[in-house]
Amino acid sequence: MKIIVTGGAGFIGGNFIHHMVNKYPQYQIICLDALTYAGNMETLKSVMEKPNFKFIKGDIADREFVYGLFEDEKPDIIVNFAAESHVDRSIDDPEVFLKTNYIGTGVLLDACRKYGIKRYHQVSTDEVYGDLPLDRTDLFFTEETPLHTSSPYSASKAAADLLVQAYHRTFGIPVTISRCSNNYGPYHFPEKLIPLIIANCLNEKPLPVYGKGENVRDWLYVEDHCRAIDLIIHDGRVGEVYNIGGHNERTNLQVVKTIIHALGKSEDLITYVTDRLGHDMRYAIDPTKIKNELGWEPTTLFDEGIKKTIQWYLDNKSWWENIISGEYQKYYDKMYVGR
Ligand code: NAD
Ligand code: TDX
Repeated sequence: MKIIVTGGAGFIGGNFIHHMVNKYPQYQIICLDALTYAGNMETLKSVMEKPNFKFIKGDIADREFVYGLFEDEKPDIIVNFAAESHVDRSIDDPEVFLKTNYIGTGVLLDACRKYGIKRYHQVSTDEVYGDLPLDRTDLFFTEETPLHTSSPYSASKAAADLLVQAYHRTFGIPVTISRCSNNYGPYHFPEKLIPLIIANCLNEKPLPVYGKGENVRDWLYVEDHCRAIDLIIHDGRVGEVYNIGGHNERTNLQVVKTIIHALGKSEDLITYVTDRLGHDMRYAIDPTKIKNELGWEPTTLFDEGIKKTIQWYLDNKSWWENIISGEYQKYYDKMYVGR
């Protein structure tokens, strides 16, 4: 079995590659990644020498390159993680989100159509469903919830999902889609809430909380997400969407305070800043379908997962210090200074 994992130098794709390379020594795993600001070869260091792994640098939106890759490698499965993934950047400058998330997905699907594929898996997000009100804790996203996006990021992901479904219906491409809630864990890029708060706490810097910090996210430890995708590509039904999440809802303020207390810092570091435009209030997944069909359940609850994650950031300071000391500082200043 030969699997091309796109976006594997990023957070979730990198964790997925570790999972697959170690679990399936008989498979060939190829990482295709453009190494944007979010891609990091350090994330793949421990698998680079493995005989069943290969890294190839390239852009999923580059048609000629992608067709050449399919011709050379003749993959059995594509798992598409490659994306621009940060909501705040999509508000600042949407264009690259359309190019990578929508056009890039279209190019991959065209390559599957031209060269054939056993399975195309699209890694999507719960953000395609929009948000839920804070006062309706009885409501959850199911696979039947209508798409109703809020940000240029989520709109580009929803557009890609629709394209994947269209290529299944029109051209018979064997596709699956997964829509996961917020991930956290090792190798999470420091622009996102949890690693940003850990890094700022350790550096005794202000902890920026958007609005009142009452927005709710349904946090999933990244390894649980990787296991779910592994199950879907092997046993999921073609043409289906699977929601992935595990009833680990927390307000942003709860998350921030948990990290502060775990690191023995002061809540005085919390700084309320101007809210994100169009900020989604609550995400919450109903994972009944994947549980019933594939037997998947999350194994790491938030209280345990956040401890493991904090420990990882303490043990791997050079990984994130290298990131925040470079180009990232300009982004940080633009996004947060005087906000
Ligand atoms: P990330 O930003 O950490 O990594 C994205 C990776 O894609 C990087 O390695 C980057 O170099 C690569 N990439 C970007 N543009 C590319 C292109 N044109 N061609 C090839 N590679 C390119 O993202 P992440 O948080 O790991 O998210 C991975 C996927 O999972 C995304 O599709 C995202 O929408 C989805 N998702 C993320 C979360 C989350 O909580 N992070 C939750 C649900 C779904
Ligand atoms: O500095 C911050 N302060 C803050 O209050 C940052 C970076 C975020 N927030 C808030 C905004 C959100 O309510 O924290 C929450 C989480 O924010 P992000 O980490 O940016 O994640 P989110 O916008 O929820 O999107 C994530 O989950 C779904 C991923 O980045 C997406 O790629 C995924 O699809």
